[in-house]
Amino acid sequence: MPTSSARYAISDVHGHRDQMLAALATAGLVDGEGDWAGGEASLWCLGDFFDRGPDGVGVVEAVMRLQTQAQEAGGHVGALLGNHEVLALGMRDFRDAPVAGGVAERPSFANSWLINGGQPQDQDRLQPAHLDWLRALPAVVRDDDDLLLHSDTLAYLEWGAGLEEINAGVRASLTEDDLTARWTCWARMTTRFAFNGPEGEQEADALLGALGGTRIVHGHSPITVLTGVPPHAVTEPYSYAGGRALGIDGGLFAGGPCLVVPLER
Ligand SMILES: [Mn+2]
Repeated sequence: MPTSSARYAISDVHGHRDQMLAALATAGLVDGEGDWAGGEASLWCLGDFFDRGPDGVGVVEAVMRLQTQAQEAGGHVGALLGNHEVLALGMRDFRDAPVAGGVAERPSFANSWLINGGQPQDQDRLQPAHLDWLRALPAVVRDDDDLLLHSDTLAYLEWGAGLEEINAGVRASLTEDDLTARWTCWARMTTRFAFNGPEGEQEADALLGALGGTRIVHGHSPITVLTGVPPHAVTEPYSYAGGRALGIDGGLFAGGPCLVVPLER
């Protein structure tokens, strides 16, 4: 069993429930039945539970169950919103309603859902308890000196200059019947690569300066894309931007590993 203060993160499971549970079992955080075995440890799930893989709802249900079990054991499982959760909710709520001013041809959630690996069986299986849970997910969280979020972008700051404003703005866009606000949420959270390249360190400093913490832990942009290493050769998270950013998306949907990343430094 991990030590009581141990903290871990996973991201971008994309419908691969069994691989997620196998990786968590290897790390000692769940047992062979998929039940919480991490005691008082902490696990953060950085979003993109849905799409590309077969069982997005199964991933959501597994994380919900682990949250309850971890809490009973004195541990903690936290979940963050990914852009594919926004997409799943947008498909559910707005279908093919046309979006004004979108950049794609005939922009709509249905169109984006289809080209981004949307799974009809997930839409069919979404229940009110799943929807309530998804709409309440925070987008950005601070834990110790880590700033945890799904997407490697500064677009979160367009909702406001603090964690509470951002999470409240995102939550409003997921609960209100406003296609433009929902689409804006999807568009902002789909941007990426802010901390890569020559301005990466300054961009990371700008986000950390606004929201606190000394390191950004994110998913969304697979390590294979950030580094050029092929998916099957990815074995560890990617620390970059002078140590200010840690990419943890192992590229599970493309044949990479489900990384269970210790956050201790
Ligand atoms: Mn993503």
